[in-house]
Amino acid sequence: MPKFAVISGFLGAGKTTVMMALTKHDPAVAMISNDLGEGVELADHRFAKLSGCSADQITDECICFCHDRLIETVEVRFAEGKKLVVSDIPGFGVGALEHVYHGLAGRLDFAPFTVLIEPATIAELRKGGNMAHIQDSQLREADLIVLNKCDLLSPEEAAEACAYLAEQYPEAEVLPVSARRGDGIDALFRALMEGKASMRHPEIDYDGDPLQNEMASLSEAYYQYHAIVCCFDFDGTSYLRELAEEITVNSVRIPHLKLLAWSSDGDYGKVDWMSGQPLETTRPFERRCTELAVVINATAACDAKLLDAMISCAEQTVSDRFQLEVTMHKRESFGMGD
Ligand SMILES: Nc1nc2c(ncn2[C@@H]2O[C@H](COP(=O)(O)OP(=O)(O)OP(=O)(O)O)[C@@H](O)[C@H]2O)c(=O)[nH]1
Ligand SMILES: [Mg+2]
Repeated sequence: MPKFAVISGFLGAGKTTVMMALTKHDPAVAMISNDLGEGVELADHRFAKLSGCSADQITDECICFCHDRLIETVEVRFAEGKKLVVSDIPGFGVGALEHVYHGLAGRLDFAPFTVLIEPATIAELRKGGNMAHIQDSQLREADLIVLNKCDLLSPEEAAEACAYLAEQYPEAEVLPVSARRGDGIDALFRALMEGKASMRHPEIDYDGDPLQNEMASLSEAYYQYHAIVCCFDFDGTSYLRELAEEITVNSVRIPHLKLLAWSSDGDYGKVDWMSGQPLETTRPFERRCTELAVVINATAACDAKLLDAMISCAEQTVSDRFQLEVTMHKRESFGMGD
C-alpha cells in the first residue's frame, strides 16, 4: 500500500531540498510543498518543478486544516503509481502529528513522522535561543529525526550531534544526511518505505504562551512580479543576490528569505538567505536574460508592515539599478499572530 509522510522541521532546515532529493532518488516518490500565502506560486514548488521533480503545492492553508484537499492531491499521485508522497508543513508549523496523522488515521497509510534539523538549529536549541520552543516541539513529534547538512560537519561533529538528538528525543530514530550531496538519502528512503508511524501522543502545550509568543513574533511575505529590461541583457544571479543583500541590510532576523526567478527560455536561478549564515546562490542562471518572472518568499521576526516595506524598497532600488520595468502580480504580507 502506498504511503504518505509529513516532513516537518524549522525554516531553512532543508525540507524542500530533502524532498527534491527523495523524488530524484526514486521516481516512485512525489512531493507536496505547503505554505500559507493566498493564491500564490510558492518559490519551493516552482523551484522543484523547474528542477524536474514530481511536485504539487497546497497554498493558502496548512495541510493540518485542509484534509480533503490533501487526500485529493495524494490520491492523484497514488493513482499514477507513486509509492510514497511526502509533504512539508510551514517551517514554523507544529501540530501535524495530531492534525494530519491522527486526524487522517484510517484514510492514509503513514510512513514515520519525519522532522529535519540542521546544525545551526542544534546550536540554538542547546542555548535555548530564538525559536527554541518551536524547534523543540517539532522534534518531540518525530518518529524519525533527520540531521541534514552533514556536509557542514566533520564526521566527529555529526556523530556528536546525532548522539545529542538521540539523548534528547529518545523515542525517535536519528539519521544523518546531506541532501546537497545525496549522502544518506537512500537510507532515508528506506526508513520511510519500511518504517511505520508510531502514532504517539507526545505532550506538547500547543496553546501555551512560549510557543504562541514565538509564532506570533513571525511574519510572512509573498511577492510575484515580472521584470523586463528594454535594450540590453543582464545577469539574473547578480540581480537576485543584490536584491537579497538590499533586503538584509536591515537588522531584522529573517529565518529564511527565498528569491527565485526564471526566464521564458527555461533558465532559472535561486538565492537563499538565513540570518546568521552567508548568502547562498542555490542555483545560478546559466545564461544572461532580458526578462524574468520573480518570486520572493520570506519569513521574518518582525511586523508584517515592516517586512513588506523592506522587500518593496529593496525591489524598487535594485530593479532601478538594473533598469528593469516591473509589473507586480502579487504582494501579500501578514503576521502569524494577526
Ligand atoms: N550545505 C547544505 N545546504 C543545504 C542542504 N540542504 C539544503 N541546504 C540549503 O539550505 C537552504 C534552505 O533549504 P530549503 O530546502 O529551502 O529549506 P526548507 O526547510 O524547505 O525551508 P522553508 O521552506 O523556509 O521552511 C537552501 O539554501 C539549501 O540549498 C545540505 O544538505 N547541505
Ligand atoms: Mg521549503
